[in-house]
Amino acid sequence: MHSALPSLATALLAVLLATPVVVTAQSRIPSLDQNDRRGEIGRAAQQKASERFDGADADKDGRLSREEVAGRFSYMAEKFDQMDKDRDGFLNWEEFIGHDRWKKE
Ligand SMILES: [Ca+2]
Ligand SMILES: [Ca+2]
Repeated sequence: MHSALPSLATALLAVLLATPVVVTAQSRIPSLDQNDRRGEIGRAAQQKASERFDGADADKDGRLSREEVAGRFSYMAEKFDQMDKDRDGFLNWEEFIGHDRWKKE
């Protein structure tokens, strides 16, 4: 019986990873140094986002140009201006994930 239900963490992780990276409710973002399940989920999501960011950063300058975003995340290209908070024409890590609670590794 113990294996009949998927674990809550697995279910939550699936939801988190399926959600676009733009998260508006800051309070729902788990802190990465939490030792509980939320922390685990947060760390997994941070790592996933980090891989996506690095994968899209074709010239490895640590920020995503409009072209880099368009080439990798077409759904994000139309939101580029909204996401580019400081309007410098690039998405840095914080702009990419939509908050500043997770440091880039
Ligand atoms: Ca770049
Ligand atoms: Ca920017």
